[in-house]
Amino acid sequence: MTHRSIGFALKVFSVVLCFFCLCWSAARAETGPDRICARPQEGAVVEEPPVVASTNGALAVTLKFRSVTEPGGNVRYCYVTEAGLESPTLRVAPGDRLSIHFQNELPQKDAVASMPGMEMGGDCHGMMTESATNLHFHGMALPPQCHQDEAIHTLIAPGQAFDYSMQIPGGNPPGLYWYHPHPHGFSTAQVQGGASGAIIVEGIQAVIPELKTLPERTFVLRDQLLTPSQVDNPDPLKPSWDLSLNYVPVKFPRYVPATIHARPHERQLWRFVNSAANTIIHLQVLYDHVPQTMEVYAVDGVPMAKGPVAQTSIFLPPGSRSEFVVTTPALGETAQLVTQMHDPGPAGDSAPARPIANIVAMKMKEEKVRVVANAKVARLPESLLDLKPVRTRSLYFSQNGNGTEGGAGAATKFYLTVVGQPIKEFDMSAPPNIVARQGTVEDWVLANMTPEDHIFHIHQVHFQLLEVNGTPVDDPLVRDTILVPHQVGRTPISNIKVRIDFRDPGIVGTFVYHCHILDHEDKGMMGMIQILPAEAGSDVRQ
Ligand SMILES: [Cu+2]
Repeated sequence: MTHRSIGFALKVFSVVLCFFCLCWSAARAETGPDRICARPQEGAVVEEPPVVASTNGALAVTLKFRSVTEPGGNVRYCYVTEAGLESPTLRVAPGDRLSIHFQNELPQKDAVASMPGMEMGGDCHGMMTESATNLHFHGMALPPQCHQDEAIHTLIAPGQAFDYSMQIPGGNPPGLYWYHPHPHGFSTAQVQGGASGAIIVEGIQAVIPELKTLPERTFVLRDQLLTPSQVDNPDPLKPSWDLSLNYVPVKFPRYVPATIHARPHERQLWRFVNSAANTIIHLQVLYDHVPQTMEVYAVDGVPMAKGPVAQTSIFLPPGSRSEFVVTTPALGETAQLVTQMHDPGPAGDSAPARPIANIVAMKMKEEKVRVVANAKVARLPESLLDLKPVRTRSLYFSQNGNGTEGGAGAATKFYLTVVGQPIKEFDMSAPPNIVARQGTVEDWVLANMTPEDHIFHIHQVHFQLLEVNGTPVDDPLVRDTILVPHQVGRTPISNIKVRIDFRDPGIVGTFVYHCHILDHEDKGMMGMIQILPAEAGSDVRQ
């Protein structure tokens, strides 16, 4: 072979090699670990979550549940559609059929022998493992039935597919809801890893016409585990978890804020869900360090019948939502979205003040105002105050067995107990703790006997706050998530009283109520309620 032909052969070889390198790196970019549940960098511009919306009365979507382990050992989770959209916002209208073909693509883990509820058999009686999962549709009035919003026994094993099929009830209030996994014992890890997405039930503009012309934005706030080096940081103001906004991380200790771009001086509807597993948020919008007015139009998916409430801060326990109008800053104005410090009690988790995002006004193309054709004006939930409760029940949150010890360590056990029943962790194979009737309303007194905050949430139904520590309050809101404050000073018990609405004819069956600090729920702070069909002639009106 001549020198020239050797040179030619080398050239051909290197071209072929480069071609294979490019193909390999392209393939790696598509499927490599960096691309699975890919996340923006600190400081990145906050993008709208991708949207999948119903058409002609139906939304059918495939959600593949994926995970990847980061170099530091933390695990990221996400839902991915066939088109590659990550953790999309599901937009549906009352009356629509929502079909989710769910595929659990998590790696197989060994079954956890110590978890109760190991029975197998039937679609909604899966095996509990660290990689088992399911979906809960937080706040929605969906039946607690298999293939709908059943989150107790539905456990989808890795490698398995499962089909959800639900009709959004005509009476489901138009607003912001969210979906997340709810496998008892493992919810925190999956949700903190990023497994959540928003659901918007269309029609708020039909109920509140002044919102029709406003651009709207959806913000999903999540929390995430600290890395080992963050955990080692001795800063006494260290948060228990980091935050992210639409997956843009805001990391301790530098807290580089995410970036929200907005047209200057524009009224916008911000639909904000606290999808953090554990972190209590106290939201503020500051322009030149001055708190701005937020006009709150809906809480927990329920539009306010009597018009908006102007607030300069919004308290958002994990799971709750707020939909509010803000006027964006002027060009060049210093503007930040922040969370203020929340004191969760001496045994609570650290939730210091920190920035979430800089709001940067800039000239940009007009954001499209979403016009929803044929959005029906929904009938909003009425106040429950004039209804007669059929009974009052008393429940209490306690920790460490006797209900009086403080200090929440890794081994702490958490309980949510009906007064008179034995204190024990949630057991999915036990009979319901509470049996109630469809068609009724009940008053529940919820006492917190611990030195840290807990968050009461009940699936499927909404409630109204009546009293705090025995004193009546005037709170018109109908909610699905609420703070039960920690004991303060020498107050022996801190409690609230709520009126719970079991009148929805579609809500018959068995579901759960629990602390929505998911770490507490995973460690036992949950109970089960069964709603029996209505008795003939029952009428709760006074
Ligand atoms: Cu709790």
